[in-house]
Amino acid sequence: MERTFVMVKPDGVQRGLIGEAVRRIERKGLKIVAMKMMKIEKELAENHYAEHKEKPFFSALVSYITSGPVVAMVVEGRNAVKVVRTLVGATNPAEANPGTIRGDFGLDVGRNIIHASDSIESAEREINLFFTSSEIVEYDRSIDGWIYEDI
Ligand code: D4T
Repeated sequence: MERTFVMVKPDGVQRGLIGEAVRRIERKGLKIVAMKMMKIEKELAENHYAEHKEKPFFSALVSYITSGPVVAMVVEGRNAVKVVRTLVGATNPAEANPGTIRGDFGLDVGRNIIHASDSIESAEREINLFFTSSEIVEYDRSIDGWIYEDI
């Protein structure tokens, strides 16, 4: 099973959208295997967004992501990276399709509510940045045979 990293950003937490994000992930059939609320330190924020270091929006991005608590999660399921990116929608909420989290709740690229890893490699990197292996919980769900044909 594939794993991806998901984070409800400070605006999502302030706007009471933690439950909405979790609800959409759960009802899709995905399994949450780790979850915590935390305040991101500047160093972790810079590390997480290292690929954007040279971009003009980098410092605003770091201030935004460290401005309040976030809820970080590890989400597991078949094709989890792609499936969660689809649930989340395009980076700019103004362009995200209705029915996606960003499409339904956002307007501004600098307040896009939620993060989800964009590849299996970034998922692995981000999960390791935010979680220790002991924080990830392995468990079976008896319902999985009703979600996957071959389980
Ligand atoms: P994150 O990583 O926050 O889930 O967003 P995406 O994976 O969908 O998009 P990204 O890495 O391209 O952008 C990271 C982050 O930067 C903000 N941003 C982006 C911004 O403030 N202005 C911009 O012009 C762009 C492109 C939004 C998301």
